[in-house]
Amino acid sequence: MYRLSALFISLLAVAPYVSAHGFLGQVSVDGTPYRGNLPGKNQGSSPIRMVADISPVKGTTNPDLTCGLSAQAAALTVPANPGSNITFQWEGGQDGGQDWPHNVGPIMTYMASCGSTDCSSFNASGAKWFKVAQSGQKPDGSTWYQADIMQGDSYTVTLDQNLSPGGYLIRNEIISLQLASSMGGVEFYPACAQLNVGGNGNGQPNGTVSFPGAYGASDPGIYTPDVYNPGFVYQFPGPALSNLQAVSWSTTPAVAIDANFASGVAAPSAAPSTAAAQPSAAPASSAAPAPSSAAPAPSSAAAAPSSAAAAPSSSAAAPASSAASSTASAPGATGSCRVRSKRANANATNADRRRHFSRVNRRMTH
Ligand SMILES: *[C@@H]1O[C@H](CO)[C@@H](O)[C@H](O)[C@H]1NC(C)=O
Ligand SMILES: *[C@@H]1O[C@H](CO)[C@@H](O)[C@H](O)[C@H]1NC(C)=O
Ligand SMILES: *[C@@H]1O[C@H](CO)[C@@H](O)[C@H](O)[C@H]1NC(C)=O
Ligand SMILES: *[C@@H]1O[C@H](CO)[C@@H](O)[C@H](O)[C@H]1NC(C)=O
Ligand SMILES: [Cu+2]
Repeated sequence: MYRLSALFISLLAVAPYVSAHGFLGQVSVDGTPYRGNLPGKNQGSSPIRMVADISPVKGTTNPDLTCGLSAQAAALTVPANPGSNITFQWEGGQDGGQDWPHNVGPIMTYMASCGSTDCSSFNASGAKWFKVAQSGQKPDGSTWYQADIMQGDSYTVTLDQNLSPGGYLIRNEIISLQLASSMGGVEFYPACAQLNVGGNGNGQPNGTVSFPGAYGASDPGIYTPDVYNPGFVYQFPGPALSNLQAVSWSTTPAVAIDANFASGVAAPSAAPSTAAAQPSAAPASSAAPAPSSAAPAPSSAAAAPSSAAAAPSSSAAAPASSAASSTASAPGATGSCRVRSKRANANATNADRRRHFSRVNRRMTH
């Protein structure tokens, strides 16, 4: 009896975390970490465009497909170079500190030049995106690289060596397909960071697209009724890889979220979670937050063939990730979300980690 109620209480305690989607918690450039703001809580300067909420973007014509839910321009644009390693650390839960909750679907990365505008005031609605990397199913054909992210891993792309110098948005997008067997069920989690690329490259990207516009609701990589069927072969949505595609990509060991925001630029005073413009630090930047009213953009680019596994050694075994492999869901486990604390206690053992009840989750989360 006591045990039962203890279990019940712990279930209650977990419940708020169970309905956890997630967000891009940190981006690192050649090992220098830049943490992001929690969704809707502007606490410091970051190159990551803050989103309003941990929920997914829904719908292929949604203007928030550019950089995430009501994404606001970020105060910082941080240095990078051709050949730089850009590492994305995703988190789960409203306050982060948990692992990314989904394991089925692709991870794709795009870039777009900010042109003559500083990226901190660049309106992403007009961006011309080129695809630099895409990661789908692993060679076993049944698990996805996204499952590594659910284990806590980060994701790294190495920029093309011939990128032209200038400001770029880099858009790392996780698509979660656990509900995509229904039209419109797909969950988009795009996130953008602002980079200033140096060097003296002169490459010009081919095959640029707009968001929204690059995906259609019935594209084979967006509407996936067969995603849990054995032998399913994923077809990436959006354009083919650009000539300026990443040198390589891989899932990489977990990176702890930095305790501090990057210094050097004054933190904007905390803004309420309204979609108010934030960058107080950027002069002349009338900053471009928010839900553009933009009409659905011209639909370019049909679904691309899976030029899939051109990738190098993926999935370097992450220390943090091996621990929980027993809870990694097989592809048949619809929409499981595993939840554990990371930011709070880097030394958490399996036993310390909150257990996740996928059945509860299935009812509550998506
Ligand atoms: C990027 O990462 C690879 C693999 O760890 C490493 O060999 C390379 O030197 C890194 N590049 C830079 C610019 O740090
Ligand atoms: C860009 O050009 C390369 C050949 O250089 C081609 O393989 C690729 O499909 C093109 N990408 C797009 C998006 O058109
Ligand atoms: C960004 O551009 C879109 C489309 O032109 C426009 O609707 C929106 O108002 C712009 N946003 C800002 C903050 O200027
Ligand atoms: C984790 O363990 C290491 C070594 O035992 C210790 O130095 C560190 O302070 C611990 N970190 C936390 C967050 O408990
Ligand atoms: Cu979700």
